[in-house]
Amino acid sequence: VIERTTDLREAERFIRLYHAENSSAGGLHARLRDVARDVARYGTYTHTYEELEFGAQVAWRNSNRCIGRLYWRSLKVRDRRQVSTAEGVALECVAHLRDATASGKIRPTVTVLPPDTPALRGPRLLNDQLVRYAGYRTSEGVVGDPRNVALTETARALGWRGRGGRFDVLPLIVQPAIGDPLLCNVPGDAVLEVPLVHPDYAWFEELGLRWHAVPAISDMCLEIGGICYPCAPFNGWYMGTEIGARNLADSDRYDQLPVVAERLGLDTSTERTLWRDHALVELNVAVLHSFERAGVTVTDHHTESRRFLTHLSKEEKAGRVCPADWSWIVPPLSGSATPVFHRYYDNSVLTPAFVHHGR
Ligand code: HEM
Ligand code: NRG
Repeated sequence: VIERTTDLREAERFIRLYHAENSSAGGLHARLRDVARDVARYGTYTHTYEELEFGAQVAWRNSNRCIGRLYWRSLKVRDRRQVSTAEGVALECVAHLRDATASGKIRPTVTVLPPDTPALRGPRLLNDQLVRYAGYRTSEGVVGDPRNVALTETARALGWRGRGGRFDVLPLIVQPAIGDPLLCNVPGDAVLEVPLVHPDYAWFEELGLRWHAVPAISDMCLEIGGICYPCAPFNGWYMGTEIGARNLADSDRYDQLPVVAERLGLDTSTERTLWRDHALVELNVAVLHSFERAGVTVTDHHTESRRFLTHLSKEEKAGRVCPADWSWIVPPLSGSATPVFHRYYDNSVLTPAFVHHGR
């Protein structure tokens, strides 16, 4: 593959943004001159740590689909651009999980691994999150998370042996710039999980449901000033609905609504009893209650919706537009009971950004 060189205009736009928002950053013109020289000489340039930190924070601020952006300034940036091996990448992902989990007091964190350069592509992760549960195809349907069947089969083809359970954590699969993919098991003590119980129904525990504490997306490129970091796993904490209204509820995921409705003794003979809606609420009550009981940071969709509107007005006061995608911002449960439902948003695309690049 012939790699492209860094777009100097993108680089200049970012350097100007960085200096515009950081008055103490020093000489803009000297920096612009150095960046232009490096791009002419080497086809790319290197961000200072301060530029990288700011760029990653603004990429979060620019995430149209994210309701959790109020705290964008607090994103912790782990600069691991010097890591040169696939083993090193895997170890840093495990270290990221330990650091970000912080025994349940979750810290929003991004780990930045080497960028694509004209000479060499950066490493990539085949996993779409650092923690994913295996999905095994069997004659009775999928055991585990149906979403991860392909990833599970890739891991197996590379020699991984799963235990065939419903919540088996998949290994990390690192695709280095050159050479074969590397498999790395994530040590159990690096993956905090929450067993799900319900505050009122003792039987709920018998469903054997659980979820991992940290959502850490690992298949989006971090783009800053014309430079693409293809491996930059990031995490915040969960909003309960992501687990209770999607991962465990969707019929092409864990499909638990019929099971929960049955244990609640609901009449499922007709849609008009709203048994699905009732089961959804109880499942979501269980998720929030269980995370709280386990001392793991989690947010509910009502609180997070209000915070998001606070964020919008803060951004407006700072003289910026806050881009947002209604179809992702509105929670998948009780949408119209949250304030984010009752308005529209500017859905423009800004950079720096986290972007999905096809593989
Ligand atoms: C998407 C909440 C932190 C970047 C989302 C979604 C939610 C959410 C609910 C929609 C997910 C879905 O429907 O599948 C939160 C909360 C956070 C947080 C509660 C707590 C701090 C972060 C951080 C970053 C980030 C730290 C990046 C540094 C994104 C991006 C998406 C997203 C890029 C879109 C993902 C995609 O396209 O699949 N967030 N988020 N979020 N968030 Fe956040
Ligand atoms: N819905 C996905 C996670 C997507 C991102 N959500 C966050 N991100 N909360 C799931 O695993 O359910 N974050 O960085 O906190």
